[in-house]
Amino acid sequence: TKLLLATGNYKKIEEISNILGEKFQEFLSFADYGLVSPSEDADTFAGNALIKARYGSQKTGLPTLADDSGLCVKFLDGEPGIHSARYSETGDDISNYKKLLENLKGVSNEKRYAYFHTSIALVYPSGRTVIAHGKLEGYITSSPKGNNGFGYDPVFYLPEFKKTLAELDPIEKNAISHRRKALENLQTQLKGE
Ligand code: ITT
Repeated sequence: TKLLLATGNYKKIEEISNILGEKFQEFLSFADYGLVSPSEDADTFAGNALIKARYGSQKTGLPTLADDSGLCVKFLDGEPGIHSARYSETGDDISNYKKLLENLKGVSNEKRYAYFHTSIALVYPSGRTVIAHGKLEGYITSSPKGNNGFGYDPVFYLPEFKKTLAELDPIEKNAISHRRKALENLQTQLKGE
């Protein structure tokens, strides 16, 4: 069976095909169909994933998987949340995490709890929909550390590793990531079908 992925991110496609390779054999991207993601204007991660997955499925007649992720910081009432990609004015990774560190200036370590969240939507041409979620908990550091990964990884500290996500190697990160957990949650829901 073919599965359309609502992302152009090569790393994501690789991770997804590794986990869902039993259920689906051929993985296609929006770019393969000349599709551009619609604007994500829902107010939840799952809502945004659904917008993208429904769009792909309607355009191609293929089952379509979309994910939406972000970083939720407790002290900031869950911000940047669904706005993670465009938190700062320019929206580049470094400005985004700098703004976050600025907004947490003077906040003590134990109050810097945060988690990454991913929601995945899988929409079949019939309209059947499966939603899955994953979460990775940690703390926001007071300065960036590490060069791997992307986004907020340099400021996201994992107490059990005593490292930031950007200090983990990509294989280690992918084994514990919010995206991985959401994919496994999806895989569990699809099992036995
Ligand atoms: P696509 O929509 O093309 O898939 P994206 O980068 O916009 O890519 P996400 O929805 O996965 O996709 O992520 C939104 C933002 O959340 C992203 O720009 C990062 O700032 C942050 N983010 C998500 N996952 C992250 C991770 O594993 N590490 C660090 N930051 C992450």
